[in-house]
Amino acid sequence: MSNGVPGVSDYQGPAGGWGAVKAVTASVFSQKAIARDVIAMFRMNQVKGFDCPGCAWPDPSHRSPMELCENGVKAVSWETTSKKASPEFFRQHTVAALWKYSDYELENVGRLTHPMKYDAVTDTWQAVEWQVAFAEIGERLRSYDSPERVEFYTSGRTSNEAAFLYQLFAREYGSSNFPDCSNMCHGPTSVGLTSAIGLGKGTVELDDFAHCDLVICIGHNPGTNHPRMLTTLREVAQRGGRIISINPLAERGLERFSFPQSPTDMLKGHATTLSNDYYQVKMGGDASLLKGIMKALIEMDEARTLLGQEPCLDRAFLAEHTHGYQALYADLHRCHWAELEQDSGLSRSQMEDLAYRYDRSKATIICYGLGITQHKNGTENVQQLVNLLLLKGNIGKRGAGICPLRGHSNVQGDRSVGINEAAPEAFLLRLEAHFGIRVPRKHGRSSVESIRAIENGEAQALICMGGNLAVAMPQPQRTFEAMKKLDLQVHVATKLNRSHLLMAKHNYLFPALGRTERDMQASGIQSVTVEDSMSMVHASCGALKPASRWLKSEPAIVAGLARATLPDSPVNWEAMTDNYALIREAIASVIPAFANYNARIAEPGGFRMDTPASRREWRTESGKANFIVSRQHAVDRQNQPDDALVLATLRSHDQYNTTLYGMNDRYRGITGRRDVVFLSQAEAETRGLVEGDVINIQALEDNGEPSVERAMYGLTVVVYRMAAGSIGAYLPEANVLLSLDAVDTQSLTPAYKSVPVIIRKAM
Ligand SMILES: Nc1nc2c(c(=O)[nH]1)N[C@H]1C(S)=C(S)[C@@H](COP(=O)(O)OP(=O)(O)OC[C@H]3O[C@@H](n4cnc5c(=O)[nH]c(N)nc54)[C@H](O)[C@@H]3O)O[C@H]1N2
Ligand SMILES: Nc1nc2c(c(=O)[nH]1)N[C@H]1C(S)=C(S)[C@@H](COP(=O)(O)OP(=O)(O)OC[C@H]3O[C@@H](n4cnc5c(=O)[nH]c(N)nc54)[C@H](O)[C@@H]3O)O[C@H]1N2
Ligand SMILES: [Mo]
Repeated sequence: MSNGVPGVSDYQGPAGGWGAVKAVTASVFSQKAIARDVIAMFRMNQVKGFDCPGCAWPDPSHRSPMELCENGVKAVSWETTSKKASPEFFRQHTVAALWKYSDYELENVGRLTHPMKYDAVTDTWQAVEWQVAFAEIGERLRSYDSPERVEFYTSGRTSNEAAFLYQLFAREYGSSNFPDCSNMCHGPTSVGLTSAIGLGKGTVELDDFAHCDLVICIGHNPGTNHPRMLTTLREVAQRGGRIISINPLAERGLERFSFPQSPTDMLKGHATTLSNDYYQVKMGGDASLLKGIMKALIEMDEARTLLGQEPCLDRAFLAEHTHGYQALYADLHRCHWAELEQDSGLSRSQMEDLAYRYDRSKATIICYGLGITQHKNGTENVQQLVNLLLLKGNIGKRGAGICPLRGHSNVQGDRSVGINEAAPEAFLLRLEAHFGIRVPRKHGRSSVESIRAIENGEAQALICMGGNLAVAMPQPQRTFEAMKKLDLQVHVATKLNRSHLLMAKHNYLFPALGRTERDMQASGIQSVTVEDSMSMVHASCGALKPASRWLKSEPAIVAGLARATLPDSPVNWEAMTDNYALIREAIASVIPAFANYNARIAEPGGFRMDTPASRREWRTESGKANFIVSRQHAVDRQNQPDDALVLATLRSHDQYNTTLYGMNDRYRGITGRRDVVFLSQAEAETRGLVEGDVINIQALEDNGEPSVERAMYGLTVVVYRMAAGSIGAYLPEANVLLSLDAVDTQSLTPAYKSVPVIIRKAM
């Protein structure tokens, strides 16, 4: 408690350390997953183990005996829990009763054990035979007037094998509607990096961190979301590399870290300082900040050239490898410092400071996350990061490059194997040739477009391979109502969540094997493969006894649906389900980057997907790396009242997207509650607020009017070390403030991190 506000204190410790060890123990106990977990942990991210479902940070090739982290353990205990959501449980609880459960309570019921079908008369989920369910769904899917009425959603835990079969099924059926969780996080990465460097993924590999002298961490929170990254940052800091953080909030994971697997750190209470240089940009202010840094760098370069000193820019690289520098130069020349300062909330001298530090580095890596992408100008933000790197030749050389921190553990792999609503023609041609089928050419729908199509009745059926789509998307006021208009809904999941309670006319809920579980098929135990944030593909093999004997693997579920829907399909679904090596052979035939797939994943650590930009091969229209000028702002301040704030939705430390493991946010000092907002001291003072005050929030419409529907009431103010002009609140609770229409103009990723709002003290 600080200032006597219950559940709010000032967290003094480092990230990691004993706090992490305590949290690990608590999470294992609370899920009653003790004995099973011990085996599970030892196998996680080991050469022959399973891939941690926590995040997409890569595994070092020199693995420590236990390559695990607090949040990885939480993810695994959550999956390996001995609690069960059995048919008996569902018989006793109507959907109306379950609706009253919190999101935490819903998943905490335990693992789904049986395939279920919704019975509207009793308002309950009831067990159904797999084959009966498949046949009914197949018949329904065949009954629609167009296959384009069906949406195929993928959440990024799905393996390459399952995802490939899934898109094959959807395309053979005739739909290219692939809403996907990457549409909610790194859509701007796919679009922005493809246009800038001809590769929609990062260019660095883990080894680059051993050779950089500067890492810029902008708009991401590794202490919570990619905890294993802290070990890498610690190594950088310990060998004298610099880490600069750019984030509106002071995030403990970027400041100090105590490595739970280091005896010295743990026994002597030692912590490594990660980032001394912390710049608290305003929410949504990154494009202006990045412009400011580039402007300062170019001014410095010009001054140096005049004095006959070594230039700041890598002129040889600019000449040989880039396109569009003149336009960037002209734009930066036109920008006014006063505006850049106002938009970013940082001073000119801070931006010059950043430029100076950047210039001193011989090899820089920029790491970024949702603080960059989830804005109306998310794609342009990503492109500005590339611009900054290109000015000094920091792409395609050792120790340098761009490093998006992806989300779900296989979100990148799912896209690599064909989850793409606008797939390239070459891929579709090869898919047709390999399987002897016809697939549609018309581009399909991504997540926001799918929800809109469901809302306006254009889409009739939704199949979800994992996830919690209705809760993960903005504005539940609209998404929840939309789902109830569907004719058919099929969810493949491990745990119960709110999306499973939004009843369409016909509903099925299928329990899938998790990553940790043994996947036994006709040819023996199967491995699947996944791709991490740095394009490394490797095998993952579950070892634990499945939560129930009625579970099916995701590939088997897709194959079952496909055969029931397409009885005459020439695809040998059965053989591929019996032996996943055959799925990988098919992937290798259709996608050249996966040539020799089976042989290459047999190597310890797997293989790296080809990343042409890493060797300065630019697959862009210009044939060069492109400088792209930014023209947009995250928030249009024109129509807004002077006291408007920009709100970002945040993840707590005890949370995985819509999954809540608990009610604490340890590194931000919050215990046992989520009904809080974070505000800076300066902002609180200006408004006559103190910590503990209760406020209401209203989102602002484009015309500056406070919205009546998009509002939250009764939130408690927490004064936090953060940028003025900004406010933070937790997802998914704060999703009611978002608008389904506020999206990145190029990728359609929702602007989850810049909602204009006003706040008022509650009466
Ligand atoms: N434990 C755990 N791990 C996870 C997840 C999880 O929920 N829990 N989610 C997974 C998924 S799907 C994803 S996509 C990743 C997400 O990982 P991150 O990219 O780290 O995502 P967030 O925590 O949403 O936000 C990151 C940071 O952005 C900052 N920020 C907010 N607005 C701005 C801004 O305008 N500018 C800047 N510069 N920064 C800003 C916030 O203060 C926060 O520190 O993590 C993955 N890993
Ligand atoms: N306001 C706000 N909203 C956001 C974000 C934000 O920053 N702010 N971030 C967005 C981001 S980055 C993302 S990626 C989305 C996430 O959106 P989703 O991926 O749709 O949601 P999750 O919460 O990750 O999904 C949780 C569910 O996945 C199921 N599940 C878990 N493991 C498995 C498995 O192995 N197989 C199957 N079939 N199912 C499994 C469980 O049933 C669980 O309930 O949310 C987005 N929503
Ligand atoms: Mo994500």
